[in-house]
Amino acid sequence: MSFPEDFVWGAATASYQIEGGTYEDGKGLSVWDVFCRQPGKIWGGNNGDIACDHYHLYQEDARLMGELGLKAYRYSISWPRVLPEGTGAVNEKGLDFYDRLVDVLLENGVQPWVTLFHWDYPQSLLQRGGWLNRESSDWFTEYTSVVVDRLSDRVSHWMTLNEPQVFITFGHQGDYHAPGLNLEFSDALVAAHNSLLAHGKAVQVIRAHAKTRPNIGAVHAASIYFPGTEKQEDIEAAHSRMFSITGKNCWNNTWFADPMILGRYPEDGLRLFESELPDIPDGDMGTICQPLDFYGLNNYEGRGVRATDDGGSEIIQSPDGPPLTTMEWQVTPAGYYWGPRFLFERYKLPIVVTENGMANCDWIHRDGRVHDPQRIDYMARYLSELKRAIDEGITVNGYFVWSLMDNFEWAYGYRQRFGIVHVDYATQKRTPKDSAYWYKDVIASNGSTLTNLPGTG
Ligand code: GCO
Repeated sequence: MSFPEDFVWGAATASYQIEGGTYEDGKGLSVWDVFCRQPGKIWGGNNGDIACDHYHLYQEDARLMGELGLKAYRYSISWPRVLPEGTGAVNEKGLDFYDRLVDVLLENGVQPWVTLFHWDYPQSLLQRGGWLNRESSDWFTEYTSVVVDRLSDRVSHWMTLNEPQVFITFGHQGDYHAPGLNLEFSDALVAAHNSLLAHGKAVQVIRAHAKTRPNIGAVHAASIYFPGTEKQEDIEAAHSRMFSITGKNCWNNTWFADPMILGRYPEDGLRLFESELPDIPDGDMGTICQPLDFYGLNNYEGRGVRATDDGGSEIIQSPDGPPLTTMEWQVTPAGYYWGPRFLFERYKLPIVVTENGMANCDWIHRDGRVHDPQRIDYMARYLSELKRAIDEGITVNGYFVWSLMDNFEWAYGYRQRFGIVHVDYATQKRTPKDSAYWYKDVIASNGSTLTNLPGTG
């Protein structure tokens, strides 16, 4: 089972989750630096102050990526490391770090894929209203232009926002993630709209400033529903679940992607949110909807759906004791055929899987290695379904495993291990897990070793 010739095999991380170096070289505070100080918010009272110390170990990490044969590395830039106050003065040392990182990635044969915003919002800008302030889209544009001016001679792959569904719902409407504002839904919708504007303006800035032809996407936390059988009514039931809005929150597939890609908010959302909607000035939708090169799909699990006799649909209850990761997320490979297919049919953009993988119960075994057959099996199953979608004509350009290495898993702190590389946080020693060596072979064979069972080479 070979993948398309130029298929991009990668791994992903995010700045706050791996960098550390929080108080070094002039970095400003991010909302996550502050949020982690609130008692009870993060498992074990953990924080990202040191994390994987990637700020200092980036050369070793890039070498490791090269050794694993990764074609690309998706990572994010810490906005307050580059602009400590969010706007205004540039922190040259911060920008230099990302400049050196690009060079060392390229030296190791790894293509940099840069996410501009993966949640570590500048604390100074939060004090000016954050995403609730309409000016926030211009702040983001200013930051984007600083980064693009410096890196775009070597970087051509850009992602604007990572998972607006998550940072708006968990961090703005709720208080599970930073900044933890617990806003009224009407205010969460304002923040969501301003983040959409930021996306649109950033795409314009990337295209205007880029020194090499840019390839641009936004990354979505996709909720995947797949049909329980291949009967037409089940397929329609799953499709309709994928693209409908049923709750007063932004956790769905259309509230962000439709404006970005189709130029309008989805009708069902507009109806359901009618009494909470902000006024939307003329012209905003045109700004938000900019030509994009790919749809960034982050997904770990899906839900099976079937049609009901009354013309509706229901989620298929899983049997007792389903296969679960340590996040207690279900292992549902079928979603990796249906999700990309439904999303490609609706948005007509090439799909890039920007995150997929699993948290596992990993430690260093007595032989000094980390044996993680569950992760190998999980990835093999998901990739096989993805291949089925590709074989049926769905354009999928790449797959990035989450994550390159174990890291700070937000509210879970260091309790969850998502890496294909194990990190011992006491020594910062990296140990590639079995899955890393397995993935190396998958990459080297462009997917043709996927049919081998774990442990059989
Ligand atoms: C997200 C983020 C990642 C997570 C990963 C595992 O989806 O929440 O993009 O930062 O670490 O998804 O939860």
